[in-house]
Amino acid sequence: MLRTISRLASSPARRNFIRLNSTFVVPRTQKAIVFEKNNGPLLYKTDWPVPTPAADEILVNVKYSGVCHTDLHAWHGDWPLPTKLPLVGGHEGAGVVVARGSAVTNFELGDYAGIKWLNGSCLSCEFCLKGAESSCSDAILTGYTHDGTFQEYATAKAIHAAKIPKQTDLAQIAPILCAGITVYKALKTSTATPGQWVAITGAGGGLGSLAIQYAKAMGLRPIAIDTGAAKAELCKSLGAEVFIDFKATSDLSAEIKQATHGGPHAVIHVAVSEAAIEVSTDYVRPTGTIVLVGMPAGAVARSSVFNHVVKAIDIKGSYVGNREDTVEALDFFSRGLVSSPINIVGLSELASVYEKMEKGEIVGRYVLDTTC
Ligand code: 8ID
Ligand code: ZN
Repeated sequence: MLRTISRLASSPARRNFIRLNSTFVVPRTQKAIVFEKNNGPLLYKTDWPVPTPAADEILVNVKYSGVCHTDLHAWHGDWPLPTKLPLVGGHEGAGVVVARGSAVTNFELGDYAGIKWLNGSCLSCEFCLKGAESSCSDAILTGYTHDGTFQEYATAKAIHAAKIPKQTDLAQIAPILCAGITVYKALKTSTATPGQWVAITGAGGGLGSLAIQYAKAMGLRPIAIDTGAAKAELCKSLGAEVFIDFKATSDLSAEIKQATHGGPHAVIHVAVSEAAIEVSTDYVRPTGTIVLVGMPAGAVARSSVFNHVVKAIDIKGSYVGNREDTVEALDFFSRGLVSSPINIVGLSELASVYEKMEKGEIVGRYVLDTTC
């Protein structure tokens, strides 16, 4: 590899590469999907500049990136939080560390690393101190306020980047970096205990398909709610005890109550649906917990105060996970307790992935190969 570098250094092609360290040759430009305005064209660039890591950052050669519904929200700009523009989206990136800033001590070159939604936080505010890093007012968000993983090379704060064991299948682990961590944290937030029922809305999508598996691995009894035969088959194959098609049933609430003998103890909402939230206040078991994860644009969570009080239910939000949740969620993956139901396509296919996502046609998760 060193010989490769010295040959490059004397070749005419040398101005196209930078030698950031003695082991890896990093090009100056790369492939990336960029949009310049919300809902604008998704431009496939082959000459996008490779970012230079700051002192506390690593530069990761992203091999695979999952496509999360949050990336679609970022492109639409439909949340009340502006994105940076132009923007490279993506926040489920798995790859190899090819350079690091001078202050980085926790990653070696050649290590596998994961880039998550929470790219950085101050680590000293009241929220960071209690492990609620995603609530930090200085939080840096990958693929939203910081260029993300729909490119071949991306930067991440080393302290927040995920450690991935060598030999890991990088395409498989990519969705764990957002979807996996998020649903694992949401299940912990629900306080449901082994043997209890947990309903998962949006169970056949990216987050939902992992939520079923984490729930099962945590000793819970998952009931999956989504629509269509393909999603039903996937949910059952991943361990859902019951699947209910919300479009085919005439009384969703009654069906869920019947299947769970009185309602699930917890509900994890990853569906991008306001209506799904309101009906769950009816079917959730008395004293149960509803956890809001999916964020449909402009949605409001409605709950009758009488019902809320008399059933003594709890409605909570859950936002990704902290560094400890990351280590734990990845450990479930490494032990083979969860796997990602993925379809791999090239980076250039992002627009068609968004089209399918918009129509609710994605079964599991799409992962982009950044090389094509
Ligand atoms: O930290 C967080 N809170 C966090 C982290 C990551 C993602 C939140 N999210 C949010 C995303 O921004 C998005 O709003 O979670 C939501 C789901 O993300 P996803 O799993 O990546 O989306 P998907 O793969 O498109 O799956 C959505 C599923 O919901 C189903 C669809 O059929 C699809 O399978 N669904 C819908 I839309 N309406 C439904 C309904 N009423 C429904 N399933 C059941 N009932
Ligand atoms: Zn995400």
